[in-house]
Amino acid sequence: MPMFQPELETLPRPKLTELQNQRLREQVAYVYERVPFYRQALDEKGLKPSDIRGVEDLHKLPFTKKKDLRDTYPFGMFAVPRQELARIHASSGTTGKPTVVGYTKGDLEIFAEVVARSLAAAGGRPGMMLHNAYGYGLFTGGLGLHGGAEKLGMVVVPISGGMTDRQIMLIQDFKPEMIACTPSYAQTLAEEFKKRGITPEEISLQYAILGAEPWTEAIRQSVDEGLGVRATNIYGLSEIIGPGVSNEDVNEREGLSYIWEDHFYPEVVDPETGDPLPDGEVGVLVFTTLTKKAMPILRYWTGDLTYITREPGPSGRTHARMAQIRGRTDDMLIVRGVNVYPTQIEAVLKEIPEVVPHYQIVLTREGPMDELELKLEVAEPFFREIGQKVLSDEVIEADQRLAHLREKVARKIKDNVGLSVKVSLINPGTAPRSEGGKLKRVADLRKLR
Ligand code: DLL
Repeated sequence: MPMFQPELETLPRPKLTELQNQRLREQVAYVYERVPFYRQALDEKGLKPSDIRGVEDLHKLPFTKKKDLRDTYPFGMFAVPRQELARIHASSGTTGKPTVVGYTKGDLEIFAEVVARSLAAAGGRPGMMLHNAYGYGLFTGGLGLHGGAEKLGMVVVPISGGMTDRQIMLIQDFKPEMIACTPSYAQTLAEEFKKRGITPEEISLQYAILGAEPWTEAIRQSVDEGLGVRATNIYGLSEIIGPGVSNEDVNEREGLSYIWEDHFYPEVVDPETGDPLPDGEVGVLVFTTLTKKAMPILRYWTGDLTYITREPGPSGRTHARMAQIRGRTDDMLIVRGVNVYPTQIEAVLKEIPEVVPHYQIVLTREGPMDELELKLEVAEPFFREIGQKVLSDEVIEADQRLAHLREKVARKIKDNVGLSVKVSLINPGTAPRSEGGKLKRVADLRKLR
């Protein structure tokens, strides 16, 4: 697959490290001069910018956390006066004020560049049409993919998220080769095509670049089959730049995404102690920007859990690769003392053809006991085989095949995750669907009591 910037994407490791060291020194000196938060953070540790000679000294610096961004809301982390900004984005927090991020013209150039690299890795080519169904607006997804696609020379359809009927119509009429959206929305679109009797072969799409929420091979399979595409993972976060921090190569699709390391330096650290972990070990992903001007950020604690490898990948790129995100530290569910991530449960579903990865996880507490209920849709073909019953617990008890399937799912989860769950099989089309953006698949009702 042609790369967008082959000379940078295949830079030999020693050269890459040299470039990172030089850029890091500049970035640290820059924020020390311009951002009171960082001047204070270094002073408190008795550090001068010159003490950070390269990436091997990074561990001396404190982390930057979401709370620091909230405490300095809205513009306290910015390194340039507001007149020098070109754009603002924000991510909606779970509580109260959003996290605000800013870009200079130069930052937007870099943003477009890393997204163009990502699109090229995902199969995009100049002249191809991109149906961009990420939300436009304060969310970085829509405008982020847009800028990168234009940079690569693609034709962008800036449809944004939602209005599914319209999306289906335009995909049929314009015949784009590529789609960008969340994996859960790709599932929604695949279902809508199916409802209209349009087969994957009849859909023009060949590639899908999916991200902004955790997903697993189970969903990849359903999107690949449902839309007739080869889907790859795009990862990113507003605080670092937006989408395009890393991307999988469409010819690899092993769940490992190339991190554009000449701009974003990755570390993986122990969630409890913050100590750096060796490659291959799962921990919290931490990023340091190396080239940003409006809002550079040192050692940002993403909360996302994964591991990285610096083994060069089959594509010939030399940049480190990160595995699919298992979840965020704050997505972790503790159920009767067992730690589980929704993705662990989702991953099991790939092995069971009678069900589809459309589900909801509901947590309740009866007295001291937590209960995790997995409401899981059965697959259409299986649903027809069992005579299209309205699924309820009574029906399942009465029907051996359903009772057997319920047990099979529960056993696989127990074997893989170590947790006993209550499985409720539900009718096709009845689990929550994405209407355009990120989908929340967990309802934790324990907190209501
Ligand atoms: O979601 C940026 C983005 C837009 C990425 C479009 C990819 C595509 P935020 O709204 O700031 O930015 O949310 C960032 O979303 O810390 C992860 O927890 C999660 N996330 C993003 N991409 C992935 C992914 C955008 N590929 C937060 N897999 C991050 C799993 C992801 N989680």
